[in-house]
Amino acid sequence: MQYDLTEEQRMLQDMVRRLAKEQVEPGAAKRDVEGKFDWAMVDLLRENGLISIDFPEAYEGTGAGMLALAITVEELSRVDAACGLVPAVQELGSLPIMLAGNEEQKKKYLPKLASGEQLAAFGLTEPAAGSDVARLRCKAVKDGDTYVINGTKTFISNGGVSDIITLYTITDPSVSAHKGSSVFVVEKGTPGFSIGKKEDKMGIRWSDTVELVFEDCRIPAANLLGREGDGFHIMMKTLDFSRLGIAAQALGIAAGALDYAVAYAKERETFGQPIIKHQGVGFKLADMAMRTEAARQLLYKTCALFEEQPKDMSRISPQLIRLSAMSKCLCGDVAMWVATEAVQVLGGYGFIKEFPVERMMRDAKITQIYEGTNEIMRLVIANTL
Ligand code: COS
Repeated sequence: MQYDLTEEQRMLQDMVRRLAKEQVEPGAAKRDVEGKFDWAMVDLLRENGLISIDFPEAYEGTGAGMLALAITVEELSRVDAACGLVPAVQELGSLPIMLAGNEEQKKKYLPKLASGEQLAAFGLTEPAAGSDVARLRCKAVKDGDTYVINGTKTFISNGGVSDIITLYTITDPSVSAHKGSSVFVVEKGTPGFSIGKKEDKMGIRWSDTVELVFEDCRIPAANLLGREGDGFHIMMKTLDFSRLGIAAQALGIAAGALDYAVAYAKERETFGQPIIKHQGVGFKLADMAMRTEAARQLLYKTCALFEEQPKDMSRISPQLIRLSAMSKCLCGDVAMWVATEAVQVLGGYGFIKEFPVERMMRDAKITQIYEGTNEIMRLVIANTL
């Protein structure tokens, strides 16, 4: 039985770790301060084949799988969580096409997304529908061989920089969203589709987070993914997969904060010895290392199990839904706790911007909130017990 990374996955890990250290870490603090989307980072990921790790080979992806994606996102997030978000969101925005697209749609969109020539975003959350996504209001009304979309989406990662949006809408208001919603591909530049407010965030500051506005936006009926009414199922299954990417981002933040705190504790001396030798600090670091490693094992195992899942509209088992929610929730909580403890280990230096752990602490917070809050994750876990 294989219970470790393969040779290829180890090589990928080494490669991304080196790349992240040499080319991502140096500008991370500046990007955080500026809060401006950095296309140079996207180019770096494109050039190194890191933007679409889990895309099927049949559509010009590398087909390296979920675990390879998690390793990539983890290693990038270790030094810059907003950079790790780029491949995670590319997967998220593209998953509805992989799961529910017909052959023609897959051929049209996936190769360009796989190469990174185009970026994708996922249009689900609305001002009044985040955790309770079935309350959505964005509507698509059929008109001949087109649909007309009206509504607003909010907090959309990469929404302002993406070429396509996979958009969740109501198509039959007479029934609940579980049966009356549908997903469409909306292309940038379609008349009636505009980018609204850009958010100024606490963490992952240079990632693009915007509002999307649809006003009588007319798209071809051929852009419907799956059938009318499949929307809720497509979105839920997308999230079962994509939560692993966010878990990996969280894990990377925890690992990065741990690395920094350990190195600091070996250098910094008080009362005649490095602070790691004082049990008050050593035990803290031991707990940080323990929880980070435990979160990693759960996530890697879950990714390996998801690799065996076909990317189609078939039902996913409650056990896998639970493992995905557990990974996202545990990794997010561990990231927040470890990053906060890392600030404590550095003391006053942890609290100033010259050192990266305060950024890591701010970045960690979102991993307990987006892609399903950790309260919703606990609900999902409880519902499958
Ligand atoms: N994966 C696959 N199917 C799922 C699912 C999941 N994770 N969760 C629910 N479903 C299915 C159910 O099996 C049910 O199917 P049937 O109608 O065939 O029985 C259907 O979806 C409706 O389920 P439920 O009644 O539980 O729906 P609710 O409206 O009560 O939704 C939760 C419950 C909390 C699970 C859902 O609203 C949710 O995941 N919310 C968080 C959304 C989120 O992550 N938002 C942030 C987006 S940021 S990108």
